[in-house]
Amino acid sequence: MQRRIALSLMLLMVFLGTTAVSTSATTLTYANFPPAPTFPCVQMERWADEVEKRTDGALTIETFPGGTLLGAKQIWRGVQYGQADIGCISLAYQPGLFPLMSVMELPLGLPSAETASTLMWDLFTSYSPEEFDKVKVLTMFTSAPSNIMSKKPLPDLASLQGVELRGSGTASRILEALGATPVSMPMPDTPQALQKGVVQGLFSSLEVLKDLNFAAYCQHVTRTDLQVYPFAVIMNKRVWEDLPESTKKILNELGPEQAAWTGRYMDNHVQKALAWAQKEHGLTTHALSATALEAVQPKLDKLIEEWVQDASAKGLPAKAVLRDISARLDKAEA
Ligand code: 3IO
Repeated sequence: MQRRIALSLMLLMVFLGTTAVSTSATTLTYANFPPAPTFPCVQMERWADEVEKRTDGALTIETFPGGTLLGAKQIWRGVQYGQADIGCISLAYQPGLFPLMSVMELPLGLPSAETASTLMWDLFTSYSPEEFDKVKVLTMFTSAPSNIMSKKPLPDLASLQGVELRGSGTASRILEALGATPVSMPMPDTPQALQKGVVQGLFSSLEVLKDLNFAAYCQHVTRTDLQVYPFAVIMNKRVWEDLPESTKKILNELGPEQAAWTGRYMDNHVQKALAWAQKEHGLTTHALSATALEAVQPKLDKLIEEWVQDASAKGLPAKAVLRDISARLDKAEA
């Protein structure tokens, strides 16, 4: 009897094995956390379209924007457990998990999303940080530089004192350095926090004025352009290993391309969103004075020093990474 069961099980496995090989189309799920009109989801749809085109439909992607499959802080582990095959994460939402790539959150003055995104991808491929060993990284990109969006004008350091502003990760530490009171939360929680008055504004890239309609609440922008938010798109490692070599090749080629595409989209979209917010909501833009920025600089330098200490203590080549970034920025300016 037991042998018969064993035999049928074997036959069933052979049968399942052949069907898996003979059906050429695979569908994978892709979890994303913010609403569909935002840039992480726009890049997701573009990536899904490119994958379907380039694999001639052998691989199709079912996308889940707005946290409909997994929430902002569930995606990192959810993809590893196989609750989603692919997921998009904002590194700032889980401080401490990414000791090397969190360098991208520092106040380095990265000038644009395109420069920052291609830089991030290059750093990732040249250092292959262990923190991503349990997943397959499909692409990386960043937001455009963060600025303060607020209900009231916050044109100088005095006006920023103690104002509750939403940030996340190192961005929250930067808000602290500016004298504000950071309230950390993922982007999808921010609309409600603004509406309820839990925060008086936020610190992120300016396209959300339009994409999340924040211009309806925040008619003031204070430019800082100090830092960006880094993102990673990850795939379950077993799912990756089961893909045919030809598909793997296509996805690998798409990695750096997608980073640059997303950066360019982001930079252009910020300009459109700003023009829209000025026209529709009378957005006013302020800038911190050179004196104010100079006064804050020692605190910003300290954030960078702390990152170096922390990363070095973990055996990571922190100084080399910062040197690579400086070299890239010098080249971008030249
Ligand atoms: C971001 C996150 C979700 C949707 C749009 C966005 N624009 C910039 C970000 C960066 C980020 O992760 C954040 O939380 O500010």
